Amino acid sequence: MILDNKKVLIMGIRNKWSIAWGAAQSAYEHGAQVIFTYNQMENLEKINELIKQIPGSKAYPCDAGSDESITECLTQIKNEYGKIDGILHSIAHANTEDLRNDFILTSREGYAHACDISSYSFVATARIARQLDMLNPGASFITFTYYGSEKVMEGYNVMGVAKAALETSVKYLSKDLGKDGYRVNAISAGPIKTLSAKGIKDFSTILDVVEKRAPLHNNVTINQVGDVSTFLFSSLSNCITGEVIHADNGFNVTGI
Ligand code: 0WD
Repeated sequence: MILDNKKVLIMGIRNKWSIAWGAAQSAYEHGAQVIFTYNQMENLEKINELIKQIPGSKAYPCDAGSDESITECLTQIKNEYGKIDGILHSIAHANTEDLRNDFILTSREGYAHACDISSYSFVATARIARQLDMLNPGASFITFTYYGSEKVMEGYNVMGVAKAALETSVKYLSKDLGKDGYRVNAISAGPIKTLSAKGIKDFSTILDVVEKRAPLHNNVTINQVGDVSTFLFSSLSNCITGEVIHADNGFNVTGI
């Protein structure tokens, strides 16, 4: 199997609807050992129940907004598992009011918060993982982005700005980490009904439009997006880095 003997860290599991869960299932089905991080302590019981479906997996707390928390979490993982082969960042957050109001009303704090959690945390994770020397040769970093970074999407607002920063961070990180032979890519996933997506105004309209207009006339699933992350974790994608791959049934190529 393409991920045999690989250990991958999936950061940002919330529940069975999370894209992170689709990625974890796919990685496991293709032979990987899977390790998770989660954000909120009060969800731990449910997350532990869920990840029982992936034998040998374990979840560690990690607040992406704190370098100390990322360092503590990655150190613990390195001590327990040794070197790993990939890290998937499936983390984003913006204040609810910044997704409800017009973009122009975004506060300084709200703008910084969205960029901190949704973009900077990926840079911090990559840096800390490298500092800790916890990566095997050829390791692969992956993050999730969305089309709202490229075009104005109703209700996506500051998250679009944060995702644009994330995508550009992928390019700069690919240069820095390429020196060590590590790869860095983003997957621009089509819209999926998850807990985070509930924060976006009229999300079901977005799903309807994608179904009507995407070349493949369907919405993507967490399992399809997860298969793309498996490809990026695997050596089949050895020559791909600094890339944003659209996993959106082709929606991004449509014009009128
Ligand atoms: O349509 C969608 N759902 C799309 C999502 C389309 C394209 C991309 N994405 C992206 C999201 O922007 C995000 O980067 O995929 C990633 C995963 O999103 P998801 O699967 O839609 O969301 P969800 O299952 O709600 O998980 C997001 C998680 C958080 O859950 P909670 O509610 O526990 O905060 O992001 C994590 C957390 O697990 N997260 C954090 N993790 C660590 N520290 C933090 C934080 N401070 N804040 C949020």
